[in-house]
Amino acid sequence: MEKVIITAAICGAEVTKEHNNNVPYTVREIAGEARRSYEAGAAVIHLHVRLDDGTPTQDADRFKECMEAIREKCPGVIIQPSTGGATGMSNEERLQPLKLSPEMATLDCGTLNFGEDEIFINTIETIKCFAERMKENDIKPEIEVFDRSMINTAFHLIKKGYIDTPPHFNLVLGVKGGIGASLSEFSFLKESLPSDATFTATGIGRHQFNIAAMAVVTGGHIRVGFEDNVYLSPENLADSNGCLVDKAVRIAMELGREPASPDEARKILNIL
Ligand code: KMH
Ligand code: ZN
Repeated sequence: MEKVIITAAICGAEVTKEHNNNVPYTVREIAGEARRSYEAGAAVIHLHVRLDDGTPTQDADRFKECMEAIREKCPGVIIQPSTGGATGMSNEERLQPLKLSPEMATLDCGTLNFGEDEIFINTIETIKCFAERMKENDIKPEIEVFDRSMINTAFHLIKKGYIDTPPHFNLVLGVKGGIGASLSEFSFLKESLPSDATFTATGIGRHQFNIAAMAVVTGGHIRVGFEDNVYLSPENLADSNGCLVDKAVRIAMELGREPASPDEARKILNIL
């Protein structure tokens, strides 16, 4: 089977040191977590950044500093900034990391309740605007879908030429407000994708490794990391994102798939 691309979502915008003291905030901590994930086999770093006190920010200078530090420690790794940022941020705020011409960036494909009390807003106009910016700057979008309807939106945008083919999706399962993380829900999303699509799958919280296994056996790719889950096993917090990547690699290898290098990932994702 094709090699598996492992993405490490090392930081996120919602998770804090109160959840797990190893969640990185500073540039040094973020670069250190990226390095540990890269050494373990991650080809892609999905990147949010923080101020030193943990406040999420989309500031381009902060992204630049973090991206430079990551590049130094992880030669060749694919850095995929978030354009989702944190709920409540404006579109212009969220778009800032695109100024740095990353190879990839996330393109969130719909609005949903996000946790108990927040709404993650992505109107069709917003998605078109973000997709256009990515297309103009030759940035490969990772289409984030948190529910089935978002795949319909992606089909629409592909048809209208806002998103180039072949598209790459991230199926995110288990967000409170989005689709659940059962096998049937995973299959429903996977079977709904365009036939030429590549996909990564992300399980939130305790679903992280079940979803990883489902992705591995169905030809998909894996995302793990503190953004989505801070536990290595039900009772044990992970010492670093690298431990989560180690576990993802063990699962993939047992199921017959080796982790892709960054260049192999570029080939699979058509970004070479
Ligand atoms: N922080 C969430 C509201 C993305 O990175 O594009 C959105 C998110 C998705 O994390
Ligand atoms: Zn994210």
